[in-house]
Amino acid sequence: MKKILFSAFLIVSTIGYSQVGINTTTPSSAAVLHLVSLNAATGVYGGFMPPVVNLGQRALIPVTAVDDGLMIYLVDGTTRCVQMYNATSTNWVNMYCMPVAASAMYQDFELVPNTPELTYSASGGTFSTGTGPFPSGAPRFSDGSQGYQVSNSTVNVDFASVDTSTNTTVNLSFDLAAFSGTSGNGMDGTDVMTVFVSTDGVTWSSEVTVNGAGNSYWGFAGSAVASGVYDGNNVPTAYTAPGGGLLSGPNAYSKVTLTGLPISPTLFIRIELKNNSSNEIWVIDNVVLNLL
Ligand SMILES: [Ca+2]
Ligand SMILES: [Ca+2]
Ligand SMILES: [Ca+2]
Ligand SMILES: [Ca+2]
Repeated sequence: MKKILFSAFLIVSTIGYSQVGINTTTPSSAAVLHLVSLNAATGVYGGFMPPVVNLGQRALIPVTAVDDGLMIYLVDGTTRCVQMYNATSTNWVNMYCMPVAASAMYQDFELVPNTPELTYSASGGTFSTGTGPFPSGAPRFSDGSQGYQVSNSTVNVDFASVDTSTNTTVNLSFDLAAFSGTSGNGMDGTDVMTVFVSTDGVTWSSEVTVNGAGNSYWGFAGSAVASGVYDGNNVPTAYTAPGGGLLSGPNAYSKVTLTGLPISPTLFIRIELKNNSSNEIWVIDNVVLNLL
């Protein structure tokens, strides 16, 4: 009763022109409905709450051609969207949807993998364990006790397709190291790690590359990040390790990231590891696909 009286008190009418002000007795002359956040009587601030409906309730709104622009807030399952009615196409369109709860998929190459697992198949390569030889003492994994290594060959690590159609943001990250069998070997310009992306498993786009230079080698402790933003144009964001020998700190690309991956029912990711000497050993570990 109090609210009804209060609202009625604040309806301001002039001849031939009627406006409604909430928490104001002087609504803008440009507004037919003017909401002010602060209730001066209580000192409490408030917001504007659009009508909240689920899908079933939305279907019961008797929209017609004159309701173009009608607004609701749809809450159904994990969907939370401000929507507006489009009378031309006779459907509700999203103005903004809240991100769905973050989730992630993992591939850590452990005997008991972290879950949910981003499963993979590889055309070669093996699990990596232990340390070195070069960098001396450096673990050949970045988490757990195993990574995945490729030496003297070109190997595709192909991850199973992921349905990202309900996500708004999809990002990939993993750890990278380049081991050497001798102090004088390591990755050269033709030894390259490439992240490929596809939405059909047929046409692939090269997105990020890291290659060595002059027999460079490094472990997982480097601080340099080879980062790319997906654009699908098959021209990678390319990183070349500084000149040869042992690399560390900001000279060592021990992390690879690719952000803005496609929203698709079938997202395919491939990490290609290429080198051409038994003393050159690419190692990857801790692959994480973030689904936001
Ligand atoms: Ca691992
Ligand atoms: Ca080499
Ligand atoms: Ca590109
Ligand atoms: Ca080589």
